[in-house]
Amino acid sequence: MNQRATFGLGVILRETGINADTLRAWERRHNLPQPARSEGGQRLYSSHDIEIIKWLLQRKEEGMRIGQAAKLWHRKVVAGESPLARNVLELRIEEDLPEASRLKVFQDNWVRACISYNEAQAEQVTSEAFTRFPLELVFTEILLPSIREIGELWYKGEISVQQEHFASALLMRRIETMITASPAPTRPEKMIVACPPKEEHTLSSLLLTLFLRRRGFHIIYLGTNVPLEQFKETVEVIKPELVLFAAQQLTTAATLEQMVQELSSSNITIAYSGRVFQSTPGLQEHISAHFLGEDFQTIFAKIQSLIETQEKIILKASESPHELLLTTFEISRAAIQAHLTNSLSQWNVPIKPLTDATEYLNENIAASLYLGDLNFLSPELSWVKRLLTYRKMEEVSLERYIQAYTNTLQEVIGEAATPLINWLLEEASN
Ligand code: B12
Repeated sequence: MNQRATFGLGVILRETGINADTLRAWERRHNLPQPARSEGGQRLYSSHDIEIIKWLLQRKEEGMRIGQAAKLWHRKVVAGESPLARNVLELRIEEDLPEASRLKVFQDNWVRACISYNEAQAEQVTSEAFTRFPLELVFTEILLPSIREIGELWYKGEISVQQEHFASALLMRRIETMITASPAPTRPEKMIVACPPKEEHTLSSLLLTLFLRRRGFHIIYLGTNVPLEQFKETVEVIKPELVLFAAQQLTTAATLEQMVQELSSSNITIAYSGRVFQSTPGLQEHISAHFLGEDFQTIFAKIQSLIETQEKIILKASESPHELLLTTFEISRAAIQAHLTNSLSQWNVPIKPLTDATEYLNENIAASLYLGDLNFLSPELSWVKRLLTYRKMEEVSLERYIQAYTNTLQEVIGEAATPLINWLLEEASN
């Protein structure tokens, strides 16, 4: 690329369609491009500068904010990559690096390719990884950490929800293609793999399906958000040796338990796993089914043993101590949402992050009341706190928001909500 700076501003504006104020702002704030100066102090641009501007404009068109695009450019340059080399994979892997560092190179490249919507490059990274590492390791040590990193960037507001959707859709397509290509079952046992009601995170249940198919099992994959209704009949028709559920959130741990209760008279073996059982201590004891373990590499021995023993579920001994409050809370949810939105709208801050927080909190309070322990809400309050921080709501502390929330509970539900109000106030002040 010609790096000689010979073009004046007029040529640049004509070639790229950018306006002069925007270009100056990019130069000032993001150091991109960095034009030379003529003796008289005029800016002078090169063909390379034109390509930089076009590259930045393209990223903007794809949904990136300019700050993110500029950061991406600088990161690539520091890593010794050429940002302008589209679709050409430049993985710098020193073979004598430890395995963890080599895996990280793949992770970084996949994440970068997804953030810039570069499907061809992301697929190249995945294909290259499959030639170097065992198939399951590529998923568990490269692609899952990558999608987690992308989820974290989205949560912090550093990438858009579209970039996150692009990455998870790409990963799902990969897994689905591999499921389709896996050989016919070689074992007689049948298993159902499903997500409980309201669960839309399907990546882990798809992976579970792929890994079990590769071990010769006959898997009937039911996918996302499988409703309670008729599940019992479905199980009676299919007669599986095992039903496997994956729940990622507190809300879906609650619907999972509902599902297990619903299936209790069917005399089948049920097992589960998922992210929330890692993040919420004690939650497993409130689910009346077998916990598989957290690690994809070690669950297969447990699955094998459950198939052999056909050990049935043990139903939870007692009902939730919060049964009554749950009923009142469910009846009052719409009123809580309306009352609180009305109070929060007087705060003179953007309302959307606050209504998102309220919706999230309502769902999770209902789940913890159903599961019988308010302490399960602790990680969820931390989630709300981080949401407020990442959405740049500096003036709204968690404590202030929870104070408003509990005032609403007092107004709408009254005395009956006291245990919940006390718990929320104490937790928020910690
Ligand atoms: C992709 C994604 C989505 C996609 C899902 C697409 C799809 N078809 O799967 C979409 C956009 C639909 C989505 C929606 C939502 N999401 Co989402 N999502 C994610 C993301 C980025 C990846 C999740 C994933 O599948 N990971 C792959 C799994 C396998 O990895 P993992 O979750 O880390 O799990 C590890 C272990 O727990 C274990 N494991 C997990 N499952 C299983 C199963 C088995 C059998 C085994 C053995 C092990 C195991 O293995 C993994 C490796 O160690 C995460 C970010 C993250 N940090 O994970 C957020 C995340 C899970 N989502 C989150 C949220 C809040 C939501 C929404 C509520 C957002 C919204 N406001 O709409 C909705 C909820 C939708 C619903 N009703 O279910 C939060 C959950 C927070 C919480 N406390 O519950 C997360 C953590 C993002 C965040 N940091 O805020 N999401």
